[in-house]
Parts: sequence; structure tokens; C-alpha cells
Amino acid sequence: MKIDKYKIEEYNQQESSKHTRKLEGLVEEIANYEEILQKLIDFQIAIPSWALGSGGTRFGRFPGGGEPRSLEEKIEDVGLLHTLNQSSGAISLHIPWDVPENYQSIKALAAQHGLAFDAMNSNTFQDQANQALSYKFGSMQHVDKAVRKQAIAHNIEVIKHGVALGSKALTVWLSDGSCFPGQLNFRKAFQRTLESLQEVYAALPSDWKMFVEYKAFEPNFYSTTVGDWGQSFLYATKLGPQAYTLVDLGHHLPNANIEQIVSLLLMEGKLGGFHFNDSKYGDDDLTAGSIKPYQLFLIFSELVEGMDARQMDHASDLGWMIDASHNVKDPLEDLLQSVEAIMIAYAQALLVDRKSLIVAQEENDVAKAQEILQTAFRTDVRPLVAEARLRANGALNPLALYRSLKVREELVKERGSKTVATGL
Ligand code: PSV
Ligand code: MN
Ligand code: MN
Repeated sequence: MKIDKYKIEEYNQQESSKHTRKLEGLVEEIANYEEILQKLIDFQIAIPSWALGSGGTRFGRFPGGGEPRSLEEKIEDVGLLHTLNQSSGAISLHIPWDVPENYQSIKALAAQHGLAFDAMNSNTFQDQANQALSYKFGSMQHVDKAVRKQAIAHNIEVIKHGVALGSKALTVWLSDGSCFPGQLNFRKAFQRTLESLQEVYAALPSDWKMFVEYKAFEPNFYSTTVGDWGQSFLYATKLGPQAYTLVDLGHHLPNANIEQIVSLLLMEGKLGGFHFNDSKYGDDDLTAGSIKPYQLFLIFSELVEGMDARQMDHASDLGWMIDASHNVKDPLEDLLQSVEAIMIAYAQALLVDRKSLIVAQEENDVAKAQEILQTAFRTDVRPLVAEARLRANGALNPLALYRSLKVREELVKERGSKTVATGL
């Protein structure tokens, strides 16, 4: 299915006067209004191919129907999101959940939808049907060199797929670790993982980045070999200038100060990218901004501050991606909500009065500093984000239009009600 441009125009026209009324107040208040608007227009958030279907949990999965059955249909789904919000201009693939066979036609299809290929994700946390050796006791950390070689070869193959598609980054998330004390020699596990990553790093094209994603726990419950930002930073530093740390918001121990982590990684030039999601307890993979919107804002506030300090391009110097799972919501609706929440947090961060904040900090004026941040956070920037979408030919309210056009119903008609998207 495709959404006709004129349907979006028609909808925007209907909503136009309401939108203009809401926007007017904001325009007067924001000094660098046009500059902020352009930043919002430029900002793109990649959609993971595995988030387009119902994820479920180990207790069950409740598919909603009309889910993409192939890589082509996943690209079409991201195309639908991008048509509606003009902020989801890239797709991130996971190998072997996605099997790109005919690169030319896959690339052509993506281009038709205005999509680029974001970071490629490798998978050495599951055993595949045709796989010679098992990852039960790890992949890159494994005591058996042959298993490590298999994991290295897989990552190199993923890079090759990515090169053929025009991607520019590899994300490595390892589930390696241990479930019980004594199971693993931490130092040997680290060294083996580093050596394995070094072999993958050596195969990176010179214009590629490697993202080392960390996660505190799960599926291993005692130790994880890339368990926190410190460990990821150590790997990335030892690997070299093309390696960076990737922050997945759901991968920290409770109450971790993620905004501080982000600030220091940026300071060291080692922050590579993001996996956005939200959580109450752990790696819940819930809709971005659905549980802790203030935290999301504080993270963006540090991102804007740190990127500006290093004169980085907000839109292109870091990898922005969602990593989510949907158990009870329509995945496409959920992704529209995630993108909206990310754009809102970014817009609010752009509103922070940086000069006054520096003064407040230097004068130890704690109350003032808090007021400055919360003034930005409590500003309803939704009309601003909507205006950016309008200028980019997206819909004023993507979710409302998605519903009124009955997109899911159309997808169910096309694909059936008992579809299973590949992925976790
Ligand atoms: C692991 O929890 C993770 O966040 C990694 O990014 C994986 O690639 C993805 O989720 C798999 O769903
Ligand atoms: Mn992730
Ligand atoms: Mn995760």
C-alpha cells in the first residue's frame, strides 16, 4: 500500500487553522525559530526492521495482522512511516533476520521510498539452523577458537551485505557473558572478545563506523562481557578511531544517569549512536518517551550541548535509531509515537537557554539552572514539530492520519491476518 500525497495535503488543509493557532504563540517566543525548524526537518531517525512486527515475550506473542512478510514489505512499512512523518528516512537491517538477496532491487525499492540503509546489525546471540557451532557459551568470547572464527566470519559477511546496500556502519551487540560465578574468566573473556572484534574491525571499509553496543544483563544473568559503557568504551578505544560506543536506553542498571554517560562519551569523541526506547524495569523496549520523558529530554539536552561544543552536525554525526518491541500496540502506530517523542525531546533541548544555564552553573544558582531546564521541558513544542513536518510534506498529525486512512486495515487485506514478521 502507498499513501497518496494529496491525501496528506487534504488532511493538512483541514487541520491548518487549528495548527496555525497553536503555533502562533510559540513563534513569538522563540528567537531562532527558523533555525530550530530546519534542525527538526533535517533530523532523521532510523527504524529497525525487527520492530515492524509484534515482538511478544517468552510467554507468548499476539500478532496483530498485516505484518511484513519479507524485507521488501519491511521497506514498504518504513516507507509508510516516512511518508507520514518525513522523519524516518532510514531502515536498519538485522542479519540473518533480513536476507538481502537482490541488492539492486532492494536498493531501488528503498530509494523509491526515500530511505537510506542505516547501521547493519549482526547476530551471534542465536544459533541458526544451518550453523556449524553453537553460541550457547558465547560467540566472540568463546573458549573455542573455531566458534570465535565463526562469529567473526558472520560479522564480516554482514559488512559485505551493508557495503552492497550502501550502509556505513556495523552495530555489534554481543550477548556473551556468564550466568554463574566461576563460569568465566573475565579477563580472558575480555581479551578474546577484543581480539575477535579486532579482526572484524580490520575488515571495515575506511568510511565505515563500528558501534559497540553494551547491555548490563540478559540473556546472561551474572556477567555480560560488554556490560556497560566503560567496557564498551574500552573496546572502542582499543579498537581505534572507527569504533564507537552505542547507547541503547534500555541497557542500563536501574536509575543509571544516562545523560551523564552521554555527555562524557561525547567529550571523548566516542559516542557513536543511539537505540531509543523506554523502560520501567529493564530492557523493556517500550515506546520512546512513554515512561520517562524528562530523562529523554535531559539526554537530548546533553546531546545538543555536547555536539555544539564539538561543532558536530546534529543530523549526521551520530547514528539515531529506535530499538523497540511491540507486544500490545500496532507496531507502526508505536513507531510513529516513538519518532514523535524523540522529535519533541530534541525540540525541547534546542529551546534550552544555554547562555543563562552556563551563568547559573558558574554562579552555583541551582534553582535557576533547574528553572531553565524545566522551562524548556514544559514547553508544548508539538506545534513546532508539526510545523517541521508540514514544511517537509509530512502530515500534521501522522498517527491521526494513519488511523483515518485505515492503513493497518489495508495491510491486513493485502497481507492477511496471520502474518509473522521475522525477528525476535
Ligand atoms: C539487544 O537487547 C538489542 O538491544 C540489540 O540491539 C539487538 O540487536 C536487538 O536488541 C535485538 O532485538
Ligand atoms: Mn539495542
Ligand atoms: Mn535491547
